[in-house]
Amino acid sequence: MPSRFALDGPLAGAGFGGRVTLSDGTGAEAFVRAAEAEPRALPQALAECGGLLLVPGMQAMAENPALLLRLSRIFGPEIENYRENGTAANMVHETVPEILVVANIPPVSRQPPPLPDPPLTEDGSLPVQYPHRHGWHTDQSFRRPPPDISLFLAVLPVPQGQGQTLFADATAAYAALPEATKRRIEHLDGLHVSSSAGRRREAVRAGTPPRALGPLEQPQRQPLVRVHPVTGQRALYMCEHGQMDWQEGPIVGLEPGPDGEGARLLDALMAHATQREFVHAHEWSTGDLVIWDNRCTLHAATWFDAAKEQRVMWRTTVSGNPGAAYAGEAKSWLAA
Ligand SMILES: O=C(O)CCC(=O)C(=O)O
Ligand SMILES: [Fe+2]
Repeated sequence: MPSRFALDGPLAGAGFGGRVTLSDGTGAEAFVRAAEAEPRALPQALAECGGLLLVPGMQAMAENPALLLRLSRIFGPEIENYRENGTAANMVHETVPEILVVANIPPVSRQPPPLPDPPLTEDGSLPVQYPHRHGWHTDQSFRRPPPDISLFLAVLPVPQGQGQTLFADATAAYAALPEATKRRIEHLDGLHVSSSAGRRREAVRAGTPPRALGPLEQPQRQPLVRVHPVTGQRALYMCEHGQMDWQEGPIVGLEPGPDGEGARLLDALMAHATQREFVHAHEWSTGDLVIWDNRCTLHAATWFDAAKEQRVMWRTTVSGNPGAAYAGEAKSWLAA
């Protein structure tokens, strides 16, 4: 049966990602119905495109969040409930606890990251590469098992030219590593922790005494090289300043701390993975839904003028297929 979805790729600037549209309909309701009628089509498109899909024209989801949840369910069996995972209550959608609200207006009031320094690269383009660009991460890597896929809806984006979201192809980045590096990192684990744990790189460097962490917020080991359960491909899996444990990590078994051997390896891998050739910078339009696979992509938020602009984005996260490395594990963030 021919698919009713059309897929174009790659997305601008990078060698991965695809744009999906419905050939015989418009709007979120028609799109979600078609996705439910052909439930393998979109997950397959996501896998084929390296873990990044853009679905434009989904603005009706903002009026009818159930549509976002229905589409999320196509990508996996479990949709995270943000009321049950320790997320600050002001970031959770008032009536739909599966939606995390990323916004600079109350009650969320989350500020964007600072402008990179300098604000543009030498050739006048948007900085994407670490360490010129900071904030690269994969969602909730501080939990085991971590979530598979995130869906991010532009309810109220800021004007183009600011507030982009950057995506890096961690599969292509892994494949481009020298063989000796691949061998060196094959069995290493990163040590991940929530940015609220007080183990950020700057905090540790400043000598701030670490706070005691409760049993449900302990740092979690994650393979530095993840084998994707659907495609079988290897991808780099890591975060930088905010989501690694810079006290005892960032890499298990290597000299710890913000300037140790583990830090040097992570810096080198992060700079490698975020080279411009691996990165797509998404300029948001209202109703864009971007779906990314946290198992094989990295992403970063960028600066926008929060004094002038309001930005409201909704995110859901889907889990249930983290791969063999997590087989049978209980959730690290829930009491047994
Ligand atoms: O605000 C953005 O552009 C990205 C936010 C983000 O990283 C997320 O919601 O997972
Ligand atoms: Fe994120």
